[in-house]
Amino acid sequence: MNTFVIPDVHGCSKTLKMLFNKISPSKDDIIYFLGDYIDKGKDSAGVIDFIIEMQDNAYQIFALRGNHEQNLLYAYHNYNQKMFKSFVGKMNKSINLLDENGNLKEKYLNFVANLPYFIELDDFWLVHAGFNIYVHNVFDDFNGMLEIRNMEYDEIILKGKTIIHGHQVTYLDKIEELIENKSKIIALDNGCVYNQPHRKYDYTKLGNLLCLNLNNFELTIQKNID
Ligand SMILES: [Mn+2]
Repeated sequence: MNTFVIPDVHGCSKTLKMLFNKISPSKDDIIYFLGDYIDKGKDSAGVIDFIIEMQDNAYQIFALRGNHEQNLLYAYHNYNQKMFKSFVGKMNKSINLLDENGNLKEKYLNFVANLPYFIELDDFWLVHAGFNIYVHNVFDDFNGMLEIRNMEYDEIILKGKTIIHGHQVTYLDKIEELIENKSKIIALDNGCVYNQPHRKYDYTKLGNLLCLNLNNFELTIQKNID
């Protein structure tokens, strides 16, 4: 049995399917996703469709919540229809989450509304962004779990378990170093969508969707093909 973790897919449905071919999970394996299925890439709906389809086919897939799913829910509950359509379609390039009237399709609403914020395993914490160890009740601080950057580790609060997180775009050599050193905090988001020259990043070290096998710390790397 393998335990796989896959970070931010951001609408890269073809890349995700190719990554699945590479790891070729069995139905005894468990696959965790770290959130941010949608936005930025071309096919937000396709990513969620694929996850739901695999779950329906009895693959053991658990999907966590990312800040992009949280923001979609917030917009759904708080924006008027015109603002909502512009937020989802224009700003986030996720128009295929909406029906012809600009409403969020029920399938996607149900999916994002039911995502947990973190999962605790025997030796690991899985969470989208991380934990803020400086707040009073760390495991009630959902904003920290979705948004924190450059988090710090606390052996007691985090029970000595290793955190595996996404959210923060991290160069491949750095990710490999964190895994190699068995760091207590392992970033796994290699900015799959950033496969073109970028004002902020060295894109030659980004543009891959990764999968970490928690049983042997083997990393599978799939270049963006979307
Ligand atoms: Mn994120």
